[in-house]
Amino acid sequence: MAAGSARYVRYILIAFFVLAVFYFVSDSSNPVRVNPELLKPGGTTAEQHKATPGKDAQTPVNPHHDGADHTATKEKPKTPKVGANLDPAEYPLAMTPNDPGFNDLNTGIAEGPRVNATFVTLARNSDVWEIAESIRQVEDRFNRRYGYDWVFLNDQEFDETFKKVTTSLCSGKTHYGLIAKEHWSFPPHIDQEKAKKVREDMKERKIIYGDSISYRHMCRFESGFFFRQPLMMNYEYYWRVEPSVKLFCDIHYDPFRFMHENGKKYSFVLSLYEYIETIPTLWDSVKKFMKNHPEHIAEDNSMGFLSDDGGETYNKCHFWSNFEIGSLEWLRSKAYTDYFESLDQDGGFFYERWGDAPVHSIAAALMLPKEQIHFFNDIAYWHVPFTHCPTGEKLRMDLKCHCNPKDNFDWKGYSCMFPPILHFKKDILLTC
Ligand SMILES: Nc1nc2c(ncn2[C@@H]2O[C@H](COP(=O)(O)OP(=O)(O)OP(=O)(O)O)[C@@H](O)[C@H]2O)c(=O)[nH]1
Ligand SMILES: *[C@@H]1O[C@H](CO)[C@@H](O)[C@H](O)[C@H]1NC(C)=O
Ligand SMILES: [Mg+2]
Repeated sequence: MAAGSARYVRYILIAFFVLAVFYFVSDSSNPVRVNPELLKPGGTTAEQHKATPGKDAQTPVNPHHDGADHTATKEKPKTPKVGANLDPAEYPLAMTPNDPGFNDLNTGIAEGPRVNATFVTLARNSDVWEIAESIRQVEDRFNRRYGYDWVFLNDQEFDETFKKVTTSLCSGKTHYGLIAKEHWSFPPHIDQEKAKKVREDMKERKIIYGDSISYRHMCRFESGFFFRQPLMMNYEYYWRVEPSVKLFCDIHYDPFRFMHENGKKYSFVLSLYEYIETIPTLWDSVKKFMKNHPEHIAEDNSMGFLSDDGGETYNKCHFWSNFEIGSLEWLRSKAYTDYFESLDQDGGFFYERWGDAPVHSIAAALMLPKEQIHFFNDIAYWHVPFTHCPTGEKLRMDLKCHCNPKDNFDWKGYSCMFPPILHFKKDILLTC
């Protein structure tokens, strides 16, 4: 009896020992801890994460282990450096199937120069799985061959899960920025009581996001501040990506290079009418700005896209800004910042619910010559609830698109490309 129970004790001790060894091995091969570098405010990068192994207090037992979490800091493939002395003429963009390089989608990293550009996403920690979906699409259809950086911005600190998941999906470097309070709050000239009454009234009238404060901060931030965040100051071009968007076709050339080499400053894939309830006095503000700053209005502008009566009234047409590839230098110009400042003073981000889409679009249409605005017909895109699916069956086949052309929104009544309206044809299509 005594011998029997000693045997049980031995079994239990052995089992305990095996479990302890197992726990130790699995823990040291996959340490889960927070790198203090990532907790510093004001923006951190995955590069910093990688650059500070060993400073970590919990140095693992395995001497070959650098202490970094490799799901978040895997070696990125080598891409040509921005500013490397590569002649664009030697690496022509593959715009059509007959161009050299068009079929090189599976030959690894694309050759040729890189533009000083980044993807940019504003998101909450809770958006992590929705942005993961978007990143995967952008990487699969384009960026895996180019390795452009990705900047993530948030009004609160990004958490470890968000950083780990997004860094593991991005082929380029990832950077995480915390938005300063002044860029995400009520400016002092806003009358809080008046703003509150507006929200209550809009709630009663069931205007979408009409009672939301955070949505208003978001729209004001995207209108006036994203392009001057410290992390964004490192770039000249941006491509905005929102959570839960889709890309339906392969992208065979670098749209950043297309923008840069053709002098484009703003681009879009979808255009539609804004809900007038959210912007009743926006056009009055714009007219005031035009009167005060005639020097900022481009001679060869696209007023015809915005107005059917030569500028007297706004026809509500705008480019859908959840997709944008554009010039940060333009947004940081005196013209654009004067424009934003003037609109912001008028208070419509809070006394109404001005969206960044009409704000950006009106700026582009009035202050850029029309040949600097580009419609990317070949970038197929979805953000709930609208689709841009390229016209032309051959193009869709060549680009291996998986969108249903019947879903294409361009020629539906609510689109600003709708033929009877002809804004698009008059002012934009001719310049593509
Ligand atoms: N950090 C942060 N990001 C936000 C907040 N609200 C919205 N965003 C982001 O701002 C962008 C636009 O917000 P959305 O909620 O997508 O607004 P929308 O596209 O007009 O409406 P949806 O149809 O809901 O997509 C997205 O990238 C969001 O992740 C917020 O309060 N904080
Ligand atoms: C990229 O652009 C930014 C902003 O203009 C500039 O400060 C930076 O030096 C540029 N980087 C390169 C490599 O040219
Ligand atoms: Mg959205």
